[in-house]
Amino acid sequence: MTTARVITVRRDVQAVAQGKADEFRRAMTERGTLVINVLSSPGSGKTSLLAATADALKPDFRTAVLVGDIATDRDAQRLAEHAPAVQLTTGGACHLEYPLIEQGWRALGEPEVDFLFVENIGNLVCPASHDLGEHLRILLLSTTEGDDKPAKYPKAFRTSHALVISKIDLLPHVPFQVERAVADARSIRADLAVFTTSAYPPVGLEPWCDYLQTERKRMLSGEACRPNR
Ligand SMILES: Nc1nc2c(ncn2[C@@H]2O[C@H](COP(=O)(O)OP(=O)(O)OP(=O)(O)O)[C@@H](O)[C@H]2O)c(=O)[nH]1
Ligand SMILES: [Mg+2]
Repeated sequence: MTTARVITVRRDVQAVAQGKADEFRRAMTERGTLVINVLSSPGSGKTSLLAATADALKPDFRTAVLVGDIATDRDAQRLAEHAPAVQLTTGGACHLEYPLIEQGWRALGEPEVDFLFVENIGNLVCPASHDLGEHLRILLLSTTEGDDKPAKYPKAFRTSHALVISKIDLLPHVPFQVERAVADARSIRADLAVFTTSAYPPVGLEPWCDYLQTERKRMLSGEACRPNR
């Protein structure tokens, strides 16, 4: 005969994790640091865009990067000449979770920076479900991935504030229609901000960096952060 046992869980584990991410966001707001979580498929150009962005912001702003990968510190090495960078390796997990952000922030030395970028693991599925304590969530979609992707990965698009269409230098060579991708993405999230960029050569960085500065000013003026879950 089987017997049933009732186990009472006294702490909601997810609520504790969410509370810590919220606390980090509040602490970073008080320091004047805008935290930006960057999502995309593998190889969409996250590291390339972050290197170019750090260079473009450098004259006026301080930046740092936490960069996630399953293995290797290659991206942190690439970024090191552009901004202080710490590699977060998950050892197999397909997304970053908040405790790694806390560790990485300590490893960076908790610097006084205006922008803290977090490059998530290349994956359009799992990272969409994890709040890292960011103020902004940015999604990269490169022109080599196809303009039909937004509706196929709706959560990533629904929970992001802005879409960066990357590698636009390749538009003459690929069957990617920017208008089609934007319409698809905005059918999921109507107020999605959209930017088109290339890292090689650098194109479209000014409107993108202006957007980051505007979002930081909103945060500094006390406007409530709008995480989308
Ligand atoms: N033509 C072109 N190639 C690019 C551009 N941006 C990145 N690449 C190339 O695309 C490849 C992937 O770029 P990464 O910046 O490593 O992409 P990532 O999203 O950081 O990749 P993971 O971290 O592995 O997910 C590299 O070979 C880059 O040189 C771009 O704007 N145009
Ligand atoms: Mg990368």
